[in-house]
Amino acid sequence: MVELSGEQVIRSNCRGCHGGCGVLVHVKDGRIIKLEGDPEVPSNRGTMCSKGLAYLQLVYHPDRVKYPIKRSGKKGEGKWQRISWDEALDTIVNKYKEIIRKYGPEAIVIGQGTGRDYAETLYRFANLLGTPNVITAGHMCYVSRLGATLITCGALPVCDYDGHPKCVMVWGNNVVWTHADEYKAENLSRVLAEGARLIVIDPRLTYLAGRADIWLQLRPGTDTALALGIANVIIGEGLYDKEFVEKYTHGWDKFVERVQEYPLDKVEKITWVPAAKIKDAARLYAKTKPACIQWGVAIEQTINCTDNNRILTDLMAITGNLDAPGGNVFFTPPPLRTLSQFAMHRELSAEQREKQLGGNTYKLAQRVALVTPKMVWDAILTGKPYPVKAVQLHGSNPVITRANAREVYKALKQVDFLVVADFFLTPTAELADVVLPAATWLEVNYLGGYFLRHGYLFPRKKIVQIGECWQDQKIFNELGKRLGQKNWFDKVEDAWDYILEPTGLTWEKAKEMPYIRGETEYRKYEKKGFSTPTKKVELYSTMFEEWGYDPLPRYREIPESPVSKPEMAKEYPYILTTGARCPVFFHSEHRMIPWLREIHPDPIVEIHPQTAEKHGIKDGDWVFIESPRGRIKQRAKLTTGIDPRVVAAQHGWWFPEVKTPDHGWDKSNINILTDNDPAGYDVAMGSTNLRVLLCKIYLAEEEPE
Ligand SMILES: Nc1nc2c(c(=O)[nH]1)N[C@H]1C(S)=C(S)[C@@H](COP(=O)(O)OP(=O)(O)OC[C@H]3O[C@@H](n4cnc5c(=O)[nH]c(N)nc54)[C@H](O)[C@@H]3O)O[C@H]1N2
Ligand SMILES: Nc1nc2c(c(=O)[nH]1)N[C@H]1C(S)=C(S)[C@@H](COP(=O)(O)OP(=O)(O)OC[C@H]3O[C@@H](n4cnc5c(=O)[nH]c(N)nc54)[C@H](O)[C@@H]3O)O[C@H]1N2
Ligand code: SF4
Ligand SMILES: [Mo]
Repeated sequence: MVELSGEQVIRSNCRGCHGGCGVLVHVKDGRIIKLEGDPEVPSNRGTMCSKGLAYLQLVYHPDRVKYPIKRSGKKGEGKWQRISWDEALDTIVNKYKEIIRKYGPEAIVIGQGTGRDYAETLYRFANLLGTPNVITAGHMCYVSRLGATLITCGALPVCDYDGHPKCVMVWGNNVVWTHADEYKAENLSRVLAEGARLIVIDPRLTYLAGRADIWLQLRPGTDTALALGIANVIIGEGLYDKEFVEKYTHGWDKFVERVQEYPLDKVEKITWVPAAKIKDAARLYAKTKPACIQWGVAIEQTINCTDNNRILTDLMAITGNLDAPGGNVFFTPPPLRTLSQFAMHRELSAEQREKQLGGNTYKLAQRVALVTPKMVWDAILTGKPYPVKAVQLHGSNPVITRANAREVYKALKQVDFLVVADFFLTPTAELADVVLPAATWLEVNYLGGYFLRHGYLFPRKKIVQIGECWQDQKIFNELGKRLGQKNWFDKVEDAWDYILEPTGLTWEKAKEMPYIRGETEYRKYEKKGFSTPTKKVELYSTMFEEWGYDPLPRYREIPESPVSKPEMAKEYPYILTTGARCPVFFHSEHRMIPWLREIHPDPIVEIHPQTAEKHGIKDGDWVFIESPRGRIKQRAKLTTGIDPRVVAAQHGWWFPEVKTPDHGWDKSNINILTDNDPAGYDVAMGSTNLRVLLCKIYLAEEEPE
């Protein structure tokens, strides 16, 4: 912990989202009094977003869980008893030992939510425990991008803003609000100010769509068809990089044949985007050099997840923008111990790996050590293919954030033993047997950004201690030791020394640096090819061929759409897309933070004025949104920036101010409406469809009670 005295300004790095903004933390008499952006850190250059700034209110929030607690009434009854860390850890360890003896370690599922910067330690714990069952959000977010690019070109290619792209194609991403993963929007803003051209592919008129040279307002979920149409123009008009294609791609002829199955009249019909606009976008992207694709999560949350990722990678490749300055680049991190070395994936025996729930069905997910969560809920509820007896969740609120929330709720209520580590008593934590108090980024020592692909590390320092909160890595470290696992550390900082060792740095030295960056080197493929089986960009995937999937990208119609379900569409006539982010909340977080809730008090559903009028809905009215799975209430925002056939609802809503233990979890939670039926999954990744469903809307008399 930093030594505090009087007034100080301490350099650290925010992780209010996926992290990365350098922050100057102002401290007075042991208390944080102000946060401001650090101008010397290139990812944010002094800027910060509302969520980061509001951490001041989050860290000292009166409702934080500050001590380990255990359930003292029935599950979900809201009765808790404070216990010591010793009792909490011993309770968990004894339970796990019993489960392992009776059912095997696979009956314990370890989970996290979105990237929280402790994946390396979580996987190490799971691997040493011997369970192949780790759930994250990765099956439908980011890790699916890692998996698809791994088999196509060897790694995730990231926009190289420092290389001054002259054209940016923003695909299913609202980076100015989300700053997701490798990106802070400051960098995109800079290249736009330099005059870069902008193409946006989004069903909604976002800020970026509004200032784009070309905005393609597609039907939700039809991205693969659109991208194949763009490829069709690029190939048909000879706008591709012939030398790159010849030397560095595998399966060109077959790829061309597939692309020819998507002429623009067909693509226009599928996507609703006029053929002339597709042509313009294809020409602008292919002719402007260099150009990069800034891609987001929207394309991953449908049945076309892997193929969307593959076809966008193919576009980067055939235009010669892959690993080229200002294109999409494979950034090199500092020479650290890698995440997969640290996670000790090799410690998990082949026999245990084989037992991964759903593993043989979703082979790409198995390759990146992920389980699609429905397999876990099923195993809890039915005991098949084998029972799951314990779930340990860090930083995840699945009863709000996972599809088919009622099933999630039922499973987590039913599971024998649930451990949740969180800052607050969320609707998920309320179902737990033991809740562990987790530490925020202002309370931890860590190498931020370790799991991302931008080539940076952002040291993050422990500045304050709140109650008995522990950093998640410390929880795994101490549990591991008590379970008799070898390979744990005296203290977590020793783990960072171990990761840093090949760089010659230690945690003590690294923590004083605003950031650490690897060397950027372009066109590495000229020396060593791509890290795929053929050493080329696999337009035709040899891995997919081996696994029995279609080796070429293709468009699959969304299982629940007006095209695939015309009968159902008579009752549920609108396409519902869910989860487009708003700037002040991170998923289900922050509803209890006064500065943020004041900006955005209610859940919002976007509706076109013509559609609203049909149903007598006015701006600001509470409306019911209903799918065959249920109905919830959100507040209407009328906008012409959405197609009249589409409505867009927010995700992540619960009401911390509702003091019953369920905190109104099912009133406005859009995942009551989403479906986790495997028929809607991506065949290789098992990713859940969250972006395209059918719904109806109608006026609600009152707000949620
Ligand atoms: N403020 C804030 N920031 C966040 C988060 C948050 O909850 N709040 N969450 C974080 C996480 S985990 C993630 S994954 C990222 C996600 O960050 P983004 O990738 O930016 O995700 P979204 O805002 O969900 O969606 C981006 C855009 O995709 C559009 N879209 C919806 N359906 C489709 C479609 O079918 N095709 C196309 N092309 N576009 C579509 C939406 O209208 C939206 O404008 O954000 C991270 N950052
Ligand atoms: N319908 C619909 N649902 C979606 C999406 C969508 O677009 N539509 N998007 C999905 C996506 S992309 C994602 S990534 C998931 C996210 O799903 P989750 O990660 O499950 O969602 P969060 O709301 O971020 O839950 C995080 C919880 O972790 C706690 N927390 C935050 N930081 C820490 C920490 O450092 N340690 C610990 N122990 N706890 C912490 C917070 O208080 C919060 O309660 O949601 C998904 N859900
Ligand atoms: S964008 Fe993320 S890292 Fe930056 S200030 Fe906001 S929450 Fe923090
Ligand atoms: Mo995500």
